[in-house]
Amino acid sequence: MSPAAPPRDSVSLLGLRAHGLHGVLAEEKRDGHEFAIDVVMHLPTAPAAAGDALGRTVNYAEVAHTVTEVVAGESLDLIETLAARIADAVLTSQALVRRVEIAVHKPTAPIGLPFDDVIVRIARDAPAVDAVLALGSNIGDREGRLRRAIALLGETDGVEILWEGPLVETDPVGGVEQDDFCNTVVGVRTALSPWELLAAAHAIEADAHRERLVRWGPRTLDVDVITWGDLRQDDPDLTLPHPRAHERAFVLVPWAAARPDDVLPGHGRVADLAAQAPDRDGVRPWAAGTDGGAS
Ligand code: PH2
Ligand code: MG
Ligand code: MG
Repeated sequence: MSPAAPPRDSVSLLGLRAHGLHGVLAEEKRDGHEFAIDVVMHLPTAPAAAGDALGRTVNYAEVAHTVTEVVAGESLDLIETLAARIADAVLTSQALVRRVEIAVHKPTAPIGLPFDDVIVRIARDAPAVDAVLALGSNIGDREGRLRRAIALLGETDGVEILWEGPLVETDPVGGVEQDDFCNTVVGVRTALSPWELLAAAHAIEADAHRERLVRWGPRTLDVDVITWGDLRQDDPDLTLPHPRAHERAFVLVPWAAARPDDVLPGHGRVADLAAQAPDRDGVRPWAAGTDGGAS
């Protein structure tokens, strides 16, 4: 079963007019009609507002062009089919839109009686997406913290755990003198947008009283979004795939142990990357009970 989606903000484009050859009658396929399309797109808009950043939301001008191309394209008999094609085109081209409502208006439908409008309305959800998150801890009961984090992730609305990598103990990477880490990786199927998944990761870090004191310094818990489907985006707060995952054995080794043939978008097969990662000699199997339950 795919995970349920949370309530969301929306961006609407209403009354977009475009000419198309849709209808059952031969005259309709010859002369066409002007259709009006309403598009309501559901997605979180807080990340875009916080950064005043177009790349974090849907560009409604792009959507208007996508919709117009579908209306002007292949002639269809039914406005039901047209609505479905438009919904599919919007969801396929706009990864951040998680649900779309489409209304197709055909006010010039060949009815031969006075009427205001004919409308078909549909709603479609984007398919759930497979994502990978990496977890790390190097303070206190490291194993307990990772296990609790994975449990909280699995309880998050819109997130279902698909697989878990093994725990590994790893030397700290990045030059800060600190204790060894416990790391692992989990695969999820999610109805959440990448920004919602990041917010869920931050909430789980907050549960572990994570403090951001030193960059790459000691932490009770770090939860990083490594991939979200094959989305590639360059944003200072959420680069996807994670900008350093391809060279970090503390991510790649537990990932490859669970799913060697997964591909890190833009970089290649996870098992191949793990075998070449510069820090691979600092990764060893986790010995259960190492932290003795201390927190
Ligand atoms: N995380 C870092 C920096 N360095 N080293 C190890 N071994 N494991 C980590 O999770 C880790 C790190 C920044 O997130
Ligand atoms: Mg990290
Ligand atoms: Mg992090």
